[in-house]
Amino acid sequence: MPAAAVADNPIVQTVYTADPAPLVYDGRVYVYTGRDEDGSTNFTMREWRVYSSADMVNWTDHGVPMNLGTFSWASSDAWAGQAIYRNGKFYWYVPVRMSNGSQAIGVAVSDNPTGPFRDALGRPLIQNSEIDPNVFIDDDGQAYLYYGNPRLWYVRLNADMISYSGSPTQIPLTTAGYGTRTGNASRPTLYEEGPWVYKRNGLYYNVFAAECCSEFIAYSTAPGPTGPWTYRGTVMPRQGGSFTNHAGIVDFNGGSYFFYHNAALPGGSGYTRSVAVEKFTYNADGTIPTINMTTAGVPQVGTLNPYTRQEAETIAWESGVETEPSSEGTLNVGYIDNGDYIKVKGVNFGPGAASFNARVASASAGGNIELRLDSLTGPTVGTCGVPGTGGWQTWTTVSCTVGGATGTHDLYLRFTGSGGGLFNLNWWQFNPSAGGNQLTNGNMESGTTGWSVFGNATLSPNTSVVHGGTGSLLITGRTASWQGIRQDVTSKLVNGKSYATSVWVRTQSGTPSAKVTLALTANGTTSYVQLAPATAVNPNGWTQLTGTATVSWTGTLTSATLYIETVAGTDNYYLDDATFQ
Ligand code: FUB
Repeated sequence: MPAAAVADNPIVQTVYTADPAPLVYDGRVYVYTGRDEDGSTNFTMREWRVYSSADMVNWTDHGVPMNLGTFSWASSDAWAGQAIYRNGKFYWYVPVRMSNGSQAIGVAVSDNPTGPFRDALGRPLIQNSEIDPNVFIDDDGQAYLYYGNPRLWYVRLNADMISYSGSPTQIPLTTAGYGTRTGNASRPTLYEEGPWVYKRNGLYYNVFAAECCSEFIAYSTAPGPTGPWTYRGTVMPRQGGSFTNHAGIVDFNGGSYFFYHNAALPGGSGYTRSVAVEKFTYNADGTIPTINMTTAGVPQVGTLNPYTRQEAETIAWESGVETEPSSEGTLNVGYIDNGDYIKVKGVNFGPGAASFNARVASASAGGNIELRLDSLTGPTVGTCGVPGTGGWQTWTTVSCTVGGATGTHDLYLRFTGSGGGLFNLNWWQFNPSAGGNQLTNGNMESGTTGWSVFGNATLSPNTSVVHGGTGSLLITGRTASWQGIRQDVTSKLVNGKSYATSVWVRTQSGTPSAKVTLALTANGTTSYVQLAPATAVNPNGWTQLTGTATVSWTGTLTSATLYIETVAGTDNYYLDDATFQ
């Protein structure tokens, strides 16, 4: 598929996925999907899957945290569901078919967004032969479960999210509320299935699959969660070769994103679908613009840091490989044949990479990982040999030197070797060249090592809110805006050299602008160099502060401190993945 190598949609290529339900949690977008089995000629669906991304283009595969076996009372049809976070737990509502042939809605629960999930009730939550549950929590804390095909229902969920009050209520399907369908007396409105209800600026939206078959995506709005609804028109026209479509909408890092499915992968059809995403902007009056399917996908949010460990299953595009559970935890990439590849988009090498490490295993003779920039035939900046290790889960780390990888590029991991079944890849990581990251513990994976506080405040390591890896830093108790997290870089600086800086920050409260500053003291005089200019910090996620500045002084340098401050205020903030190189 040479043309597809420049595409970012569909977002998953290893398997067919359907019915996306996005969830923004802790600086990442999680997408909960169904899975269409290869070669299906019906809705043959046995499991659900989860993918996540911090940048909207490189998606990490979290495998299969839930399948039909999770629900002892289910027999088939792992169809369209949605997961939501409440009070420290994740609840995933899904429709399944019971052994008596009737459809029902179950709810599973987990402590983590990626599972594993367990049946919360041991029985259906709703049993009235309807499908496509969608959950929404209003500002007053009341949760609603919407669902239905052919009818449209809601029920008020209790705060425990696994029981409800009152009876399921039908939403009247009037043509004023849900548009006019012609030629089907039993279904006079456009509403077909797949409701997605949310609230924006006080207005309630229901985005739904309309007028089967084939379906398009339409929407209605209402002044309250239970209506009355007014039909507003088309969101996504009939496109993409699948006779169903299924919408999910979230805001992330200041942008609005529309998830859907189509038949765009090779072998794609109405029963072998794939999840894709488009970015959009609401019209000034709150209406949703018409959104068309693209293969280009969405712009990347920030860049990917190659100097922290990256899971092999973090993929923007791939050809030929699959994912599977790894004996070392998470997943690994496997089934690698000669010529297969993985594209990772927008990799920021900064001033340069010196070497590459990869965690590999092979029950055969192994092969090579070619590291190419920008295209499959782009410059090769390194080639890592992979030996046989005696088993597909017998892991070893291989290294190779890298030259010519500077700045930001798409990275292609191209796999070569003799024939098929070459090796498995669990993770990879580049190491910066000597001119690379000058910061100690820049990825915050070693607690507060290398970092301290500028002024009065408390610095603590954190593992629950991270940008990458498993650690970040949190500063609390600041009493002035200039007080922040700092690192001494006196011995690292070269006079007259230009340094590129990148740090990721996230506020714990408030919405300040943050900046990265270098305090330089030479010959008794302190000057301040702005390394990354003031940037408004997204209140709901991570924000990257970047900049390039030339550092120079006269006389003897006695102190150089890099610190992250806010323009005003004393908000607590998190810091992660900092580079100064
Ligand atoms: O994936 C099976 C069914 O197809 C879903 O439940 C519907 O929304 C449609 O996408």
